[in-house]
Order: sequence, then C-alpha cells, then structure tokens
Amino acid sequence: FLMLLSSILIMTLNISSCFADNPIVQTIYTADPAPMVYNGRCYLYTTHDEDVLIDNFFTMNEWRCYSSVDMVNWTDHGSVLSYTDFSWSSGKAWAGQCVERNGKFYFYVPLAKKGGGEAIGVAVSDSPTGPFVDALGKPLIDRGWGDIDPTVFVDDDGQAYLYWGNPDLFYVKLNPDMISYSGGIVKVPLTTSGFGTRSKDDRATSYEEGPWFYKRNNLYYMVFAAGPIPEHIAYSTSTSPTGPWTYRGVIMPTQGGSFTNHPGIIDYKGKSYFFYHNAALPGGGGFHRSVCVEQFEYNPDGTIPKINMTKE
Ligand code: FUB
Repeated sequence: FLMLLSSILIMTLNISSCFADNPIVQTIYTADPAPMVYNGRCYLYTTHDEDVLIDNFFTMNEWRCYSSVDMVNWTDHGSVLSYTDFSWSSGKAWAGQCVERNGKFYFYVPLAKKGGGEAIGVAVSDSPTGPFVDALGKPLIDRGWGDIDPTVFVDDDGQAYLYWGNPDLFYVKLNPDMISYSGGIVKVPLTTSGFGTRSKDDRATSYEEGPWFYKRNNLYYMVFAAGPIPEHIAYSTSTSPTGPWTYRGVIMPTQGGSFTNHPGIIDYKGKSYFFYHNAALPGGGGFHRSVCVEQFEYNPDGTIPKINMTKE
C-alpha cells in the first residue's frame, strides 16, 4: 500500500501547469505537434529537442504529452514514451501521432533502427497519457530507411489509414487491431497537380515530409511540410482517403526561424486549431524548436486560409 501511495504521489507531482501563450511549452524545447481530442479533452503529443546536441543534429529521445480543456491552460503529463521502450531502436524519437480506438491508444512513431535506417513502431496504452509499451517488439513499417513522420486516421467506416514518409509518401490500410496491415505498402504518386511545384528542382513536388491526414465534412486533407528547405506548410485534398490528391496551396509560409515545420490540425469545442513549431524560445533554432497553436476558421468551401505564426 505504501509503495502504491508513493507512486500515486510521484505521478501527481509530475503533473504541472504550462504557460498559456505561444510557444505552448516554455520550459523545454518541443517540436512535431500531434493533437488528439479524446473525451472532451485536447491531448497534445510532442517530440523533445534536447538542450545538448550530439553532432550538431536533431537530438531527440522521447515523446511528451500535454493536455488542455480550454487551449490556454495546459497540464504537463511528462514523458510518455522513449526510444528506449523499443528494444530494436537506437534513437531518433521523431514526429509521431497517437489515436484512440476502442478505448486503447495507439502511438505511431518513427525511430532509428539499431542496424541503421529508420522504421515506424507502434506503442499501445490504456490511457492517453501512457504508459505506452511497444506493441510488436519489432517495427510495424520497415522499408529500410525514410520511414518517418507517421500520421493515422480512422475513417467513419472503421478503415484506418497510416500515411508517412520522406522523400516519398506512402500509406497502408491498418487492420482493426491497429498493429498490423493488409495489402501492400502503396507509394503515392507525387504529381505537381497533387502536391504542387517547388521553387527549387531538388524534388519533383513541394511535398517534403510531416503529413497530417484527416477528414472534415467528407473531404480528406493531407497537410504537409513543404519544400524547399526552410519548410513551409501546404496542403492537398481529395474526395477519397487514398487520392488522387489536388494541391490546394500554402497554409503557413516559411517563418519562425526553424528550417523545419510540422502541422497538426483539430476541431475542438466548435473551433479549429492549427499546431506547428518554430524557434521562438530563447536559444531557439532548427534543433531547438517550440510547439505553438493558432485558432483559425475554414473558408465556406472547406479550404484553409493562410495562417501566420503569432505569440498569442
Ligand atoms: O523532428 C524531427 C523531424 O524534423 C521530423 O520527423 C520532421 O517532421 C521534422 O520536423
């Protein structure tokens, strides 16, 4: 009983309040926002840029969770998953997304493999704030390399889709167990009509990475980090969950001092919110980023207006 009581106390003490303005988290560097609405609460999963960099590159070991009921006051739930929770991983706790299905929470995350390359794992929990455990003991998606930035959406008919990738965009149809898939890995044709042109010819289209896939009013949205570097945020839409996609333009221009950006969009309590990251905190930069949020309104035709970064 004493051990139980002390662990409850430790868990309670770990939960603290966060500052309300942008950036949302002002005590550590956070990136790659992945909001999730569950049970009337907004949960925000982020990556964590460590203060001390290794080899002057992304140094990221864990995913953190915050939650709010008013999008102003945030509760810090701490670290909910680490690359060390995956026996097959050597690091690179990069952009992930958590979704709920049948009372369980599935957290899809990219990781470096011990043998080299990147793969996508899935961790599961009975609670949105963890603890999460590796559901498979091996990667869910492993093409060798470039399997990063998973985004997941469960459609109204129960079919779940997992999209991901840099430099290419792929998807699979997840099975109802959410930890396996049927059919093969499908490579999305990156056409300029689907994903826009870029001002540099380093890639065929503006798609770079960081897809965020969802449906609203029967229209499917693929919001993504677009190139060239430094990134901006752009989006495409489709009347089908698997395309073909139509490029719809820029949402957030390049700004904010980070060479990456990463979108996350939700509707919550009748309002729409766009999450992203920049370099706004003191000492900020491309490897020391901060998650922010802007409220916005869709245009009547479902298109998304231009959104600029603010400090509010
Ligand atoms: O945070 C590491 C990587 O940078 C993410 O996986 C990309 O989306 C970009 O934000």
